[in-house]
Amino acid sequence: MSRNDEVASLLEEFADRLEATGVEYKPSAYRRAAENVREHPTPIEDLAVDGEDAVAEIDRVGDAIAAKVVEYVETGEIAELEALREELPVDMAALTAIEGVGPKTVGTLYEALEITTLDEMEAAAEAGEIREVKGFGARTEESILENVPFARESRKRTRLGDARPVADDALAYLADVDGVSRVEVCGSIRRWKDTIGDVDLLVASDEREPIVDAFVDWPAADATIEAGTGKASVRADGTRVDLRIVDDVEFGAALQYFTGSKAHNVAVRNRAIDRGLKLNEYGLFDVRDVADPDAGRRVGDRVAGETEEGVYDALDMAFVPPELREDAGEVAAAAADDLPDLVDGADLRGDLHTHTDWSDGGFAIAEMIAAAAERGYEYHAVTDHAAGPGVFGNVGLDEDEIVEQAAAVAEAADAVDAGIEVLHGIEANIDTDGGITTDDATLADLDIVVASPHSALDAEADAATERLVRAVEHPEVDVLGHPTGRLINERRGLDPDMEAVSAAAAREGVAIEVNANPARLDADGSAVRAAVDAGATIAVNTDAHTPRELDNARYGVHTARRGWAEAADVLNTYSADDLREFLA
Ligand code: DGT
Ligand code: CA
Ligand code: CA
Ligand code: ZN
Repeated sequence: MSRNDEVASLLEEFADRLEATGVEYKPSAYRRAAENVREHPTPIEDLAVDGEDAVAEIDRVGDAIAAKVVEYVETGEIAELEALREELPVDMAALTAIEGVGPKTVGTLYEALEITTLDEMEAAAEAGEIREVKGFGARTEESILENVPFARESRKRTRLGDARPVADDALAYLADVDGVSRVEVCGSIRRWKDTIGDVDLLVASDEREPIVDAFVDWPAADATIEAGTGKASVRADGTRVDLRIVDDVEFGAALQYFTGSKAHNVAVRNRAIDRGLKLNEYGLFDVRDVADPDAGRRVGDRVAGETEEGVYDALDMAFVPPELREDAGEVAAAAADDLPDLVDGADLRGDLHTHTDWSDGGFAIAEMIAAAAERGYEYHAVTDHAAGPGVFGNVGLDEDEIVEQAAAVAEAADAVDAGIEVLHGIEANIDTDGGITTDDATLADLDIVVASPHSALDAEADAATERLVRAVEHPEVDVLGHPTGRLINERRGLDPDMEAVSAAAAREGVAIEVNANPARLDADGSAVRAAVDAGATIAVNTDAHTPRELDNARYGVHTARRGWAEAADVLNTYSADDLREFLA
């Protein structure tokens, strides 16, 4: 976690705790400040050494908040926050992880029942105490009881988007350590699963102790969990990071083994056994002439193991991209040399779902266009929120504002003049019945319409399927945005039958979005697979609200790869002409 992220998280906790004690307005000021601190390109500690005025230069950071930031950088704590923590000794992060429970509820339930943890919350709900609290009822209590297990589970796994930067930092650090000849991530993070239990790293080296010593000295490591010979574990940014060190000749076999998944490994190992071979984390061995193949780990002649490619090759199969290693048909496909040619980040030519300060984005239209051009994109779609259910306050654009924005987008595109084609669209809302809550005539004039569910995200599976199919059948809809509305570790979202939705999308020529925001990754890998199988088109979109969020595209690409998507399946790999044709 960068210091900016760290300070932003503290300001957010500050906001939660102020809100819990009934303070108004101030919490949203803290949250806006947190967002801008997180996005600010200068390391916060560099600004803090220059004093409060330098910190207050950050947009939306006032003098009072700037003073607290300086206090934190200088002393390691904020006295007022410590006082708030003492006043309300609750595990705020755990309790607000319960769907439907916000800081205010946490504050009220602490006052009434002294609930401070998930266990206490569950016990109180089970005992029927919550429904007795003023302002609460049986329904709220049932909902809390239902959602506690999900909150508890979600706290054990880290979102890919939080873990991947930690892994990247570790990779860069270890690559520079003396004696390291190769380093790779493995485990679920190499398979780009949407949540990560722990980060696994593999190093090839002749040495052991000096590498372990260097690893526990990694600046991002907050604590050492264990340091042995040949392996070690640390905690970084709240996530466990495991390191294994192996000899160079065994690196490929170890990488294959520790990448998993376990189910994939079992299938591959069975293929080895069928061929009189033995596969383990030390190598691939020919045991046809060995009396007792189980006598040791390195019994028989080494056939492969230095590289992962070598291991798959010796098993007469194509190299299996890590994203596919889930025992979902990839072993048979690799054996038949019939694996998909997966989409790659370099294939993307533009983003089809982004926001600006016309709705809830933080940046002007021109800034977002320029940022897209900087990333080498050929086209860029501006799709701010339309007004409608689930889009609160005056965030969403009504029909008049959409027309007004069309002119502003054209003007900004001219002003930026970066040779990038700019599409003007909207993110419209799918109501409970699958209707679109913006006028058809207004939608018809736009280049692109993304339609997303933003309300009633707990509907029954059947109702959700009907709702999304109906939305897809709307003549003006081009892209079905974040189909389930899930927020990883926070909200389960809809549970539609993606086969049925995908069949409708394929028929109607509507693309199904893989929303690359790491809090969403929606559609997920298995839903993408259903879509691709149904012949539907995918769109990998970031839903960026800031220039930096355009870089989240990588998470969407790897999620699409988990769904076996090829470039030809992905709308925003199309040329601008082909894109226009799809949208027309
Ligand atoms: P995670 O950390 O829960 O998100 O999932 P993974 O897949 O990273 O699992 P982890 O960290 O427990 O182990 C890393 C990989 O090591 C796993 O994907 C497969 C391999 N592995 C670990 N234990 C076993 C085992 O008992 N048998 C086999 N075949 N493979 C194992
Ligand atoms: Ca792992
Ligand atoms: Ca592990
Ligand atoms: Zn959006």
